[in-house]
Amino acid sequence: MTHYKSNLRDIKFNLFELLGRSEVLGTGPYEDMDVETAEAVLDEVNHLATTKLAESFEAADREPPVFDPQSHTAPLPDAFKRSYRAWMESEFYKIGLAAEVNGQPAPPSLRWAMNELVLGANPAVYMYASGPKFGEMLFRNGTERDQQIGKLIAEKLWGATMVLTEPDAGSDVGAGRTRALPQPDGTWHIEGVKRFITSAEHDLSDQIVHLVLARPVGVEGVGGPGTKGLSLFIVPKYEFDLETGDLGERNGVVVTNVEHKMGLKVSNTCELTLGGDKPAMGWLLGEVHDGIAQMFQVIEDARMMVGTKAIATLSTGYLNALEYAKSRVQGADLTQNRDRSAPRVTITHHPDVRRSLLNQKAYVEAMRSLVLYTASIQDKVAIAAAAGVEDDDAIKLNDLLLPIVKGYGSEKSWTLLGTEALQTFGGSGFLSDYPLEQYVRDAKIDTLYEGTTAIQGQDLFFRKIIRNQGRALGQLQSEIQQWVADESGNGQLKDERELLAKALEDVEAIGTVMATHAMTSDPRVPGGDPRNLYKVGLNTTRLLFALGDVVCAWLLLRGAEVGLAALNGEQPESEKRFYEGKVASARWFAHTVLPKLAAERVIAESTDLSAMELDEAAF
Ligand code: ST9
Repeated sequence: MTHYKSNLRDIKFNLFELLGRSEVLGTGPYEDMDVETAEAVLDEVNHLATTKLAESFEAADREPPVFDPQSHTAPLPDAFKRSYRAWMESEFYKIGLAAEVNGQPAPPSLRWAMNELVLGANPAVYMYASGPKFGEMLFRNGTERDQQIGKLIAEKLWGATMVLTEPDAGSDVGAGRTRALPQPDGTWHIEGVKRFITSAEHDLSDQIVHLVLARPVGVEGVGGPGTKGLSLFIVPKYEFDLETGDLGERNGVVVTNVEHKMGLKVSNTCELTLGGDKPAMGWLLGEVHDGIAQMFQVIEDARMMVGTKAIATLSTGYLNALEYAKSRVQGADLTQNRDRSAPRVTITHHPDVRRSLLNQKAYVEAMRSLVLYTASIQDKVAIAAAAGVEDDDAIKLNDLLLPIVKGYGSEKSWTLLGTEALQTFGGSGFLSDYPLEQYVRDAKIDTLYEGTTAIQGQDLFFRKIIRNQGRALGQLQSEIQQWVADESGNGQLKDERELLAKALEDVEAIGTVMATHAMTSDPRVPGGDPRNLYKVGLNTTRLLFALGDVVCAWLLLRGAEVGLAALNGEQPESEKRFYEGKVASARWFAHTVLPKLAAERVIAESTDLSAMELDEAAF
């Protein structure tokens, strides 16, 4: 038995009963991936995840890699290597990867469903295994040379990294100082120090290919300040033969430190020095200076990954807590607590434990639906792209949802893991005998990397709502409104529809007041005051969470509708309980989470500048 408790039934519920993925499987670009095959893939990956992948989860945390500054190496523990090899040898990582890089085309929804299982079992396995996906990115964006590198990465299972952050350029990527100097042979020499680089050193593959953002110098018209002046370079750890991939000399890029972290310890987080003792040779990706946009293709995928990792961890945290609660006997039933001889009961009898468990269950199911709903929008984008069309509505809706998946998903998961899942164990939750303390430590990073929660809130409001002139948001709002107005389900969810309608109104009001502040921050409009932008900034995280709550409630209630319909027919006992659980989660969320949005609205509407005007010394 490993730490990992998956919820394959709920994953399949989302894919096939809620989101109708049977419609896309076995058709169009996914002709070779029919429903039966997809289900078999999920079953197999579930088995692998709960056994071999999860097996090294604790061991790799207790004995993490150690950095050797002499050799610049940080070898991984053997137990972890076994998990990693089991994943690569299974070849399931190829599902959803482009055929050009040796992949098996599949809809993104299937890929993310599968990813949940890997990320829940052992997230670092997924991260070290993402080389082939980087290979696909090079293939899509590159010249013939870069495409060949992309193919080599996928074929030889080389590692790959995304290299943005620097000691003084974290959230503000545009402050990066790493330079790229053009060479007469068309290559570049990269010089600088990068920080917090995931997987930049390990011994799982003999080559690691770094995708490095750097600022070109000495070339007219490129390399200006900010993010737009950055270009993206392919910088290999070892030089190699472009035809065969045979490795040559060591390139001038070395890891000069591996961080000591609170959690996710087996995932090497490295300082990377480029051009120290020797030039770090790189190629300009696609021979175009479009670095930040290219890198955002990686970032978008990675943000989806982080949200999925977060909810996968909350899900296994909840299921571990549930198992513990079902067996832990403590205290008498509340109605008999004055009777000292009353029988002792399992803690699942206690109202506060039930509240906590239902809260965990509702959020887990809500956020799994959020991830897979977003992935189903990515299906639309991908199917259109395969037909040579751009589905702009789907692209923009996916853009709108991504900061919610990442920002809301990570914050709710990390908070609930600590305040509810671990808490269910009482003092035992604090012990390393149970996986909860590691989950809490490992999940904290999800609110931090790939753009902090603050960045996600700003991205949601300024880029995904204002810059998009509210179109994607409007599309989502109208879908939710249509569902609210729909009378199907024989009025069984009438109260919940009303709660959702009210919550939607509250979120709209929060968005409206923020948009008004944004518009009146322009000094050119009568009465405009730039400080009104502070009032927006004081509410971006609030809006992120409030919109997340509404989308989650909507998806849960749609799931409840499916559950109620299923309960109208004959069901085996276990299925009956499953559907009853779906209805209960949705009702719980609607009744206990949504009413809080009215208070959030009041807070947003009464935002003033007092927090900004307070003297720093008074903090
Ligand atoms: C990190 C690693 O944290 C963590 C773990 C990694 C594990 C890796 C393993 C898995 C990887 C997965 C592999 C996938 C492979 C590939 C798959 C391919 C399918 N959306 O607003 P502006 C762009 S790494 C899209 O002016 P500022 C856009 O081009 C560190 N694009 O920005 C835009 O131009 P335009 C993570 C966006 O004010 C341009 O940027 N670090 C988006 O200059 C400029 O935009 C971070 O995440 C977007 N949402 O800079 C940084 N936003 O406007 C966090 C911007 O013309 N900081 N662009 O369209 C930020 O995100 C900042 O907001 C900022 C601000 C840097 C963008």
